[in-house]
Amino acid sequence: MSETLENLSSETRQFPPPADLAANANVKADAYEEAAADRLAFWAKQAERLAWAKPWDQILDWSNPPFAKWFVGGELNIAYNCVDRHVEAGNGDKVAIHWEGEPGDTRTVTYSDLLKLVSQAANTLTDLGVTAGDRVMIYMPMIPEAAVAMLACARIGATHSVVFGGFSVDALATRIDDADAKVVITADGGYRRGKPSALKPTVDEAVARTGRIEHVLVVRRTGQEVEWTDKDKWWHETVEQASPTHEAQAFDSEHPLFILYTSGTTGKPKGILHTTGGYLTQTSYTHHAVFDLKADTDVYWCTADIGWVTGHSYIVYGPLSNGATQVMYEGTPDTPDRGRFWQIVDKYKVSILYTAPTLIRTMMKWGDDIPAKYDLSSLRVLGSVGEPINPEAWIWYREHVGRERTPIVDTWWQTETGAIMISPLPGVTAAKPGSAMTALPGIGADVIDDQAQSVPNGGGGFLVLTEPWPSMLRTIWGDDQRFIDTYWSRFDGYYFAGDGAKKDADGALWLLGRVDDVMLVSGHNISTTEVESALVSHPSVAEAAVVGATDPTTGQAIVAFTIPRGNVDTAGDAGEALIKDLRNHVAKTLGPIAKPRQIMLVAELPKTRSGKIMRRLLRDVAENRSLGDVTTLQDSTVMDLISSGLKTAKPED
Ligand code: 6R9
Repeated sequence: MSETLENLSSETRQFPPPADLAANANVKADAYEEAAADRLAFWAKQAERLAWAKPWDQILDWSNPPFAKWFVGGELNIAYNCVDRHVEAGNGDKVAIHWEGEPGDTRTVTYSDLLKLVSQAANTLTDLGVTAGDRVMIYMPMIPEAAVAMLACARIGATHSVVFGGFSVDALATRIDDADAKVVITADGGYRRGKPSALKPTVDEAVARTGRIEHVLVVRRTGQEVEWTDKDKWWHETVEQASPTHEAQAFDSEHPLFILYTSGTTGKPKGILHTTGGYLTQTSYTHHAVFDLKADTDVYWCTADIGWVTGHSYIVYGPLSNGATQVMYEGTPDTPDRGRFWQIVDKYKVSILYTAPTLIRTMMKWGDDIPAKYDLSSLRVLGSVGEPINPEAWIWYREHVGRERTPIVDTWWQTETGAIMISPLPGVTAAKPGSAMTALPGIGADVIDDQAQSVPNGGGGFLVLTEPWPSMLRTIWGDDQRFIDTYWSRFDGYYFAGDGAKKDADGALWLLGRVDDVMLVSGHNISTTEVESALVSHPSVAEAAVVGATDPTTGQAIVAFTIPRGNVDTAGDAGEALIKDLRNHVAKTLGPIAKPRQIMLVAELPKTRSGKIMRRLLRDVAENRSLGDVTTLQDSTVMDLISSGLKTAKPED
């Protein structure tokens, strides 16, 4: 991308917080002033939310950038902060996790139960020879033991690396090797789409391939048959028989907590390293501030998988450090039917829901009548993460899920940032649909041009973080140089996130997608997000992905892949008419420069396993190339469907 990004869309709708929420909010507008006056003192105050075994000597050591140290000299135990201290405060009987299995079986895990399980698992890992600093892989379904395994590692100072339970042998083996792990914690399988889905065979193959693993700890979840090797131990025969008491020892604030691999767009996965004190400070504070969690009354539910950073920061560490009661769900949103999410909200009276745009758009596609069947009146704050949320999807979420009452927090952050960086505060911000609004108190963010100059309001460019933050990644595991090159070399002194963004007329921030995806059409840099949002603002569209395809006259031309809403007729002439209408709709909304050359109506889009659209593959299709690397694709049949459809569709004038 050269120069800056076009700013094509404008949004005038704005939703101030409900009065009672604003009056009782955990964090009010003064937090911005307080943080601006003394950023480090502000973060030191937030660190005091935690129990430290030894106080820190220095808030931030930034003498060797980009290698940060936060709360230098301080010591704490993460598991103690997430579990023991709530039991010690008299909340042992409080529910930590309402677990809902996909087949409908349930478990209730109190903070006392959690303490017992985490202590037992810590004792078992110690018996297996795991000591502080060792790496442990976790490859599990969404069951309480996944959180227990993470907390048990943290408790003994072992560094966990969770690998999403849908990843292949190759992905798991590569990560085991890169992390040099010695133990894997897994399960026989988990339930997905109504049937048991095996995990153990993948682990067996990966373990055989790497030769590094000494022990495999296996939770029995589905009861399906498993092969057994002499490295394997059943969880119920070890952990559940172990002593339920374990003294948590404090670790240095910069002790490695976890490595989480991100595949990125190219090359070998990057092992993003997070450490202890700063990470827990920011996940705990942001969970308190952004979701306005009232630990005594709220029921919180984050629908992410534990294999993603959202599961780490906003299922395990943030909520549990705050003593929250939360729902954890094992399965898919359409099992046994498409109302499953709303049935869970209704059943547990969920008050804070945190989910992803891909799910919201899927729900839009399935139809308004589905959420309408359930009592969703318990909801009071809704959150979104993972991709830009299109303004119409935001409005749909507010109307059909929030029933026009709830604030929506669109939270921008990354595996690398560890915790939320840019988001409205639900009791303060008058949010605009589709905007992540402003950096949180204590966070420095800006949008700059290619000369590293801050763009004025109304301008677009590169999103950067201008100050070190407590939960920042510390390095790429084993590769400091790659850490410097990837994040800190493009703009001197700034962390470059890889995303494009713009500031609107009021200075609010709008995320515009990855800069790698930006389209250059007749000399204009056009973001995929703006064109996609224009398409989704048409009443017949649920979801859209656009890419720039090589074009003889304009350099690149816009090609759009569009999923119609459930009730829309697209057969024959109706489909042709809709395509024409959509092209004109985009031209009218954003200007003629953004009019797609070609629009295809499709049933599905290629997505990563965490639900992000893979535009790279669509670009291959649009340019008639054979497909690049498809290993991170969630459903490989989707690409066949799209490619065969393209052959029959003709480019428009
Ligand atoms: C937490 C998470 C990070 C990338 C990020 C950006 C996109 C995440 C977003 C968003 C627009 C939001 N992203 N949240 N884009 N608005 N609210 O998703 O981490 O999997 O590492 O992805 O996701 O492109 O750079 P991760």
